[in-house]
Amino acid sequence: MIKSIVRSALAVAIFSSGFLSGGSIAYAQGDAVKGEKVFKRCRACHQIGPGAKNSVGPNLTGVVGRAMGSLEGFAYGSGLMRANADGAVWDEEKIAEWLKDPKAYIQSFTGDSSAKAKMTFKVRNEEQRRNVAAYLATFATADMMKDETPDRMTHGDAPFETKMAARGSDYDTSKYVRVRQELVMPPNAPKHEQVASGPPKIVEVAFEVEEKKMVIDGDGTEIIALTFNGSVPGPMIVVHEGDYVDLTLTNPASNVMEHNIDLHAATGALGGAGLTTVLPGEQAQLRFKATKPGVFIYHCAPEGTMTPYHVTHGMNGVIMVLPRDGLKDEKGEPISYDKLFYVVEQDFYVPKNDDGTFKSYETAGEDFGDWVEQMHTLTPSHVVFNGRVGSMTGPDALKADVGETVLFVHSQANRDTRPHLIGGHGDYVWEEGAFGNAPMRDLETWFVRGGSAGAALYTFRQPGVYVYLNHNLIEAVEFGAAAHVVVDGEWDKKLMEQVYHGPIR
Ligand code: HEC
Ligand SMILES: [Cu+2]
Repeated sequence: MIKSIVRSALAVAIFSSGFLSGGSIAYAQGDAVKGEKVFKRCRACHQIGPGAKNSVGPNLTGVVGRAMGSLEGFAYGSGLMRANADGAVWDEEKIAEWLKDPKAYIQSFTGDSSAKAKMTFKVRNEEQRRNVAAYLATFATADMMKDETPDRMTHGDAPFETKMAARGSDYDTSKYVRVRQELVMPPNAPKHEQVASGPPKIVEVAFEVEEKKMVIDGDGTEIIALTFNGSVPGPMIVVHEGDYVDLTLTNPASNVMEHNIDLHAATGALGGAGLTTVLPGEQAQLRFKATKPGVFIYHCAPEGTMTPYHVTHGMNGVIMVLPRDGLKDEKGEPISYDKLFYVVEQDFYVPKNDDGTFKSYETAGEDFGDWVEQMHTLTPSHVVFNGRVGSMTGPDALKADVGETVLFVHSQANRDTRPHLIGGHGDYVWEEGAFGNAPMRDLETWFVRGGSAGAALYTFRQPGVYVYLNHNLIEAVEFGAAAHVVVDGEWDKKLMEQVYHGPIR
């Protein structure tokens, strides 16, 4: 950090004369040191410096003095393509104008009112625009030539060097049997044994990122969701303690954003995020040992602001690591379930138009500026189960029979939640999700901390419709964090009976 500030300060001294920067003399020069701070917001989409690549936006190394829209391998919008054909070149002043409103700028610059800009992010403050332009000028084109892997900053700004981690190591895994897990859509869990029948295995899992439109409520509100395998939440993974997970993450070239995966069940490298960051057209394979039994969340964790942005666009889910000998009660006696319901609670921050209706967008990332603004209010527009209001009600209600034991696995990658089963209980609850700990008994409502998953086991004793919800009733009833369980069977009068109903006697 200190190194980079010093570097910037030096660069200001060298470049503020206009030398190499191409800035016009009349134009008020920005302060590159201050601009470095502004650039934190650009990092969500742009890389800069040695080893930088195109990501959501083009590589900005050497952008000052570079022809507009000129980077090979980046699919520019029509405006920058036109400017490129006209031979236009970026200088600090042009960049500062572009940042005010890319679309308006490129339309007036090219004189083409139908010109499109793929960058929708705006910087309102003029001084910040000038400062960040000055910061960009400190990165010369020569930096692009150096073949170094840059330090990646992901969520929590933890620095991570890919070099530290072994790649293509010679650890011999040939003694392990390999199985491929067939992933299924929530609220289902993949086929699995509760008690492992053999020695630890390597469980292969294939995740493909899909950026796609999804309707999230009954009013037809649509977002460009970011998904693992086209689903919000991503599919549940189930393994046993001691197994290896061999996960392939594919980011098809048709996507526009970079993605990765941080699994809270994994050890090291930011839960795997540091080794799985893939640009569109790339693929990464991660093998890790599941050493801790429990239910854990996984989520995408790209650079900076992109982490909450991707997580609140749907990129999260659960991996369950069962003890090899299955679940146990508080006395260590084995317990099991007949069914598993996989429930992931999701907060969305859909921006609104001035008239109060929800905005809609055409491409992934287009909502970035607006969405982040809404995120900063810490007030979600939607709090839903499994990706949309009503995902598990009506025709999609969950089903069980009297006498059946169900394991509810419930996660929230971002906010706290408090699951409750109206008319039932948590017979055995692993609130923090750690199966190595004794479960709590007979809870009315349990607490699942943001950034974790919990599990509750319940045997249905009475038929009827149960509501399984987040017992913040505003979030459940007004926002949508609720599911129904329709239970079939014989009513047990010993447990409950209506003794009288009618006029006051
Ligand atoms: C949400 C993603 C996003 C953010 C945030 C963002 N940009 Fe961009 N930027 C893009 C995209 C996409 C393009 C390509 C635009 C096009 O093709 O029309 C782009 C293009 C550019 C270009 C033109 C580069 C060229 O090769 O012609 C500059 C300069 C630029 N951005 C600067 C910035 C700066 C500085 C910031 C931060 C203040 C920033 N951008 C923030 C996505 C973003
Ligand atoms: Cu992502």
